[in-house]
Amino acid sequence: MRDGSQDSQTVIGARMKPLTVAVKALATDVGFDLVGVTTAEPFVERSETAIDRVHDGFMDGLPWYTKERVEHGSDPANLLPGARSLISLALNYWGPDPPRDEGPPRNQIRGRIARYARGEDYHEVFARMVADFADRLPHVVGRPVATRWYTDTGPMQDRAIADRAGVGWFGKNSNILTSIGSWVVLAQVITDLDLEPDAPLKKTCGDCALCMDACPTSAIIGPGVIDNRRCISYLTIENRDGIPVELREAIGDRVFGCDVCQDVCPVNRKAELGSAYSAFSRDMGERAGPDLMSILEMDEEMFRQRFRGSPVKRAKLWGLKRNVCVALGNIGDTRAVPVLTQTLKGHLHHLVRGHAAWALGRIGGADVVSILEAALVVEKDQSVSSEIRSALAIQAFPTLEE
Ligand code: B12
Ligand code: SF4
Ligand code: SF4
Repeated sequence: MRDGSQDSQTVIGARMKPLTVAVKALATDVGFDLVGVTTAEPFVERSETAIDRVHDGFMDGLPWYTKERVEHGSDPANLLPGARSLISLALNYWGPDPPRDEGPPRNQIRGRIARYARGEDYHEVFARMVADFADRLPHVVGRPVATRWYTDTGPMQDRAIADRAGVGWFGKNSNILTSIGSWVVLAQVITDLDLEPDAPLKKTCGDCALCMDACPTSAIIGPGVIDNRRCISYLTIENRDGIPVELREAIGDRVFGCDVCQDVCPVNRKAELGSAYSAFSRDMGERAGPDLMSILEMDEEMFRQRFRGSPVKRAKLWGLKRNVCVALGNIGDTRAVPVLTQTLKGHLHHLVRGHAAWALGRIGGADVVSILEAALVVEKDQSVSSEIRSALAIQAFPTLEE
């Protein structure tokens, strides 16, 4: 574990107040990879920027992400009266991709799940660790300590805190880049302790723009600015609607989340196995590259069992099936035609039927034309009929797709 201010860790460690040293040592002991401290002053500028993003529509599709929420979360005193310091904590979740060159078993077609979501839900892993940290603080400090903590789910901007606490710096992909890469999840503990703040790191991306060029859907519309509506992470996890037709091809085989802007980042070249790797790596093959056809055949009970304790549950079964249809359409393997046909004929959710029609249209072939025509006769939902007609049009005029 490294201090967030690792640039001059030894010197700062030597000069740091004993209380701050003890609190950071506790974070090490609990198992966090990085720790930094900042004051409890409000995050005025970050809050204004986030509100601008809401106004500009870049946070559309996340109805809970409101101006009021940002304002409330930007002042730690609103969340913990008497707040004095924020302790920013980072946990490395990097693990290698499972080998793909061996190829999946002959009866499987695999998709791809983002790294953070391949094992136990980090909210759970982190929550256990942060709760342990907060419980032990009074023993280290020698007095009762008021604390309130968040990991992802609260109204605070976790990345803005990590940035000010010197845990890392904002990359152009808007992630926090650290000395151990950007494959870290973040949490913070608000406390009434007077701790010595770390200085923010003086690092930037410089001239690099690899992530902006590599983003499959051009969602990084400016340095540090993500258009949520184009981000594959949003489209496959939070989105409760259809996936816009013009973005489907770019999603490729990703069925939950996206790592492209981190995979290409030079700061991640030396990524090492995370300290919590075992928690994040459970059932590596299947969780990282799930068998797509079997997902289309799942009922709610099978879904609950297969993704118990996993962040993937967030997409809900119908949302995951929608994503799987898109991935199968992009992979284009004709072995998926029977299961996609069953989905088009029988799935209760109109969006899943519509995306199955799109996938069949992408796979194409004479069989597909008769399957789509038969479905069009019985389909009652207009949005699905429209997807079927578009899929049929592509069969007649393949260039329409471009
Ligand atoms: C909403 C949300 C999303 C949304 C929106 C993403 C977004 N850009 O905000 C969606 C669903 C798309 C998403 C995706 C992902 N997320 Co998310 N998400 C959040 C959440 C809940 C809120 C983020 C937020 O407040 N956004 C508002 C915008 C305005 O903030 P921002 O993009 O950070 O903008 C700042 C910068 O632009 C900076 N800035 C201003 N000017 C400039 C200028 C320059 C040059 C630069 C570089 C920066 C900069 O200031 C802005 C304001 O602070 C946080 C948890 C939390 N409570 O904080 C997790 C969080 C940000 N997500 C996280 C993760 C891991 C992801 C994914 C990697 C998951 C995945 N693999 O699919 C992707 C990454 C996508 C990406 N490139 O950002 C982690 C990030 C960890 C890290 N190392 O940074 C967080 C912190 C969760 C956690 N606690 O660990 N996420
Ligand atoms: S997560 Fe994927 S889609 Fe979103 S900004 Fe990064 S590369 Fe683009
Ligand atoms: S790829 Fe380059 S520009 Fe993007 S976050 Fe990493 S260093 Fe910054």
